[in-house]
Amino acid sequence: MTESPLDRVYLSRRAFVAATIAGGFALAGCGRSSSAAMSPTTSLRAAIVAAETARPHTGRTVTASLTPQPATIDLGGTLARTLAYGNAVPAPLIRANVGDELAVTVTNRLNHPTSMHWHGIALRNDMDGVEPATPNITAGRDFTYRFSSPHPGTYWAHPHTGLDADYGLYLPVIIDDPNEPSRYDAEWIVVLDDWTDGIGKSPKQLYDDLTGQQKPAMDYMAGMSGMAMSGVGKSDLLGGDAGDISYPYYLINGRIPAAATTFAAKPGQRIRIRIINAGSDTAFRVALAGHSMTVTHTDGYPVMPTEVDALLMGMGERYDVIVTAADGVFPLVAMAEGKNAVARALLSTGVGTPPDPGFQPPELNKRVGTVDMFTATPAVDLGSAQPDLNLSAVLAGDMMHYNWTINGEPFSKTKPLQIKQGQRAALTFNNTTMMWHPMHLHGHSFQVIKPDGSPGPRKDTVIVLPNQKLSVNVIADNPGVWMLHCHNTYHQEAGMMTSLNYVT
Ligand SMILES: [Cu+2]
Repeated sequence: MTESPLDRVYLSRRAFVAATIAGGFALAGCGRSSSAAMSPTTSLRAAIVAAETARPHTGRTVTASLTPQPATIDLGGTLARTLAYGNAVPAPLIRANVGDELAVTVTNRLNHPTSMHWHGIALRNDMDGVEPATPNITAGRDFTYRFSSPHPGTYWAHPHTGLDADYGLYLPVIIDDPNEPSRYDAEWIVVLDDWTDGIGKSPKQLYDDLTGQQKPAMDYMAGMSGMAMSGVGKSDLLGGDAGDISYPYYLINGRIPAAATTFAAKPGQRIRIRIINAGSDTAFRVALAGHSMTVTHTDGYPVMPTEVDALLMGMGERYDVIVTAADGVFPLVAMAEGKNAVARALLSTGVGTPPDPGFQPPELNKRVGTVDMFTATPAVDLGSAQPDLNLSAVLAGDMMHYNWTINGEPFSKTKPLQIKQGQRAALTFNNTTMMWHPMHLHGHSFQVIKPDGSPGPRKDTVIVLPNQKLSVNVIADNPGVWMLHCHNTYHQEAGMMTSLNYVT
């Protein structure tokens, strides 16, 4: 029988740690002398198969191909040499119905291993696109991810390898419920990003600067250009430092503000806007000039409709809103929180001239939607039963040393959280740092508990403010090894990641 990476990983936690330290699958030669040690492996693999069998299946397959490769991208009159899928940023939408099989072949034309993580989808563990559950795709090789999604929603996909997520390697993924009553006339997919590669420093250079490996050069460059570490301010909404990196550009659907994309609709139409923050170090505050927005979904899950004028979105988060289009030309503005810059796109329903590219509509400073304002609909509420497991993730670290950790250890030394299938866990994030962190759990969604103890929205990524605790309820219904991490690409790479491991 061929040994999969999962076989090796489930042998023991020590093996897991060794695997993560080795950054891969260097365990083939490890002893596995105890047959007793194999039984959890076998049962967990069986549980993963059983969970897949229990998912809805339509019998239809949706195929797609993605080729990560070096590419020159037009950001709107400005060219950037970077890494992208084909030559488009974002890569084209992948869309399927609940229960369809997605068969996505990724052909790696990069010079390093990569992967594809299906952010937010409660898919089978061995297709999650993260080691150790799914091997990375080595340079020159291809791999076909095959999975189905049990839940409709707005998702996205990106690599889970090194700093790949801060290049042009991302795309929206939408799973439709064919039975969902259509309460909108048009749909607009809006993908936000913070952009440096090929314009400013590369993500690798930024990471080296942040971790101090080239500090003299950083200071020199910062002195020369006034960029780099400087230029990121505070954010009241984020409770302090807004981020670590001032990017040269902020993009919507791959375009700079001066060359914004335009979405055409008719006055009076109800437009569903699916907004995805694909950035690496930027929270955006999003507003559509001249409109209020009714929030309908958080990270793909329905919430009680709630009207706002703007929305705060951390990296990895998705919000669906409905707007009723007015007559004219209106900028959809995503202000980079604490960074004094915007991304934008345009809604056009009639004649008009858009304001200048830096325009910030007054809606940005009216009712700003934050996570504690939303409540899951009864259909997706996880209920109020007492948890039978308490899990804790203490977030620590500081900007000075850039040593971000969970429960005292970087990912290379992490002690995974453990859960048993069927358990209901209360997971508490305890942020002891001076910065906010968008915390993301793979393979599951959780229900946020509001500060007053009442149930909040279903999400898979949630902003945890500095010096705050935030609890979520999660039901263990998807066996496997699942990453739990900060969705700041640089915090994650520096160690702010652990995993939630199913045990028997
Ligand atoms: Cu973080």
